[in-house]
Amino acid sequence: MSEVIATYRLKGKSGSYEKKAEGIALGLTVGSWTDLPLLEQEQLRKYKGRVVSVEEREDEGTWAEVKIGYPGHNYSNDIPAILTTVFGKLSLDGEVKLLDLEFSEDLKKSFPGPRFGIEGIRELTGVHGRPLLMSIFKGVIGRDLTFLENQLRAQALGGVNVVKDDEILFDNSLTPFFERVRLGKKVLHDVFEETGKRTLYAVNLTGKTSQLRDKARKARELGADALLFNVFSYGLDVLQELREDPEISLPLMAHPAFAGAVAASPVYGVSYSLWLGKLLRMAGADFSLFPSPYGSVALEKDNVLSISHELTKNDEHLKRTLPVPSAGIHPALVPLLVKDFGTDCVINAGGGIHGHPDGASGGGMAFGQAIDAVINGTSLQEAAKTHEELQKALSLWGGEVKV
Ligand code: 1AE
Repeated sequence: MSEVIATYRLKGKSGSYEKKAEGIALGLTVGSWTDLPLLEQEQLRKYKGRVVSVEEREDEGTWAEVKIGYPGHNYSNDIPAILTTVFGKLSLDGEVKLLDLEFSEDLKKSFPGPRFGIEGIRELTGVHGRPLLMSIFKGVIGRDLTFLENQLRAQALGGVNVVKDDEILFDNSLTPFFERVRLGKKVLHDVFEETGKRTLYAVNLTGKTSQLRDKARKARELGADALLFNVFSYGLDVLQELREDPEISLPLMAHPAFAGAVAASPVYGVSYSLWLGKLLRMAGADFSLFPSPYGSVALEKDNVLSISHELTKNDEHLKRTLPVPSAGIHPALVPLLVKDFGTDCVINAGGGIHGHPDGASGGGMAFGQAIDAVINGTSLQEAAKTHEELQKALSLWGGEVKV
């Protein structure tokens, strides 16, 4: 039977959870039940949610992990309908957190997943067997295209594989969206001619929802490499629309802006693993950015690892999404990041690239040297003896963090 099973964390009094769970299973499906005549109860039975399990826990106060199954014929098979069913009114009703959703195979099959996935992005960038390196434009608000051009060139010359817009750079008269795409194409082509190294540019797709499809299609026509998208300000289904459009067909990079408003509380909202992991992958993100456990905006390590697990675990239908642990990343953290996420991840930095004493190109080189060292099993201290850029980065941001 088609079904989505939702797992919740409920706060309450010991012994109260069975009744609470039954109330949710009814309340989010057929409504009140016991007052109905038997015949009607029989007719509605197949629409009623079912309590799958209730497990009471005693750690951190009394709470219960409750699983409820929702029949597939209650909703259309899209994320808005499913979220409204499993956590619509319930999300407003006291201390309850949605931890996970399990989809029956037939329902899961209708979600597209990433168009490119990890393997596809590796093909596009030519980077195999090691983490990709990404940098972020910084300090670009109020600056013009010449500023952008210089910053992009410096980043690409540092050897980064991908450059992304800052998520707070919207369409604006100084650096209009389509001009950024044109400029990015030209600059990165020039750098490729000069160095033989290819860098992709993820331009921030912004504006009213009704304009996004046309903007994305035109960006592709103009030669855009990838789109950055503030998915949680728009909604997961908007991301899915972009993913499913064959005339867009570009790698999609999901930025986590606004995700904390939904996922940060331990007792309310949705778990990080579901929000930034499972649902993003199902909706079609090729890259998922999230705070690492170490940098300036840090998440708990368990949360971060559960996001990464959802993005990369084997799945018959869905390609894998690249985990991008971010925020406050500098070269000394590379060994730790590779230990946590393996080589199928993206090392991503803004300040850690631009703040290098030799500028963005030196910053990119320092990261590249750190990644080389980790892949070759050399310590950063050892590698820094023969790599000046890495030496400068370690002096500035601190030595290698012990793994
Ligand atoms: C979690 C997202 C990180 C991000 O978008 C960003 O701009 C990071 O910048 P830095 O590396 O902290 O300077």
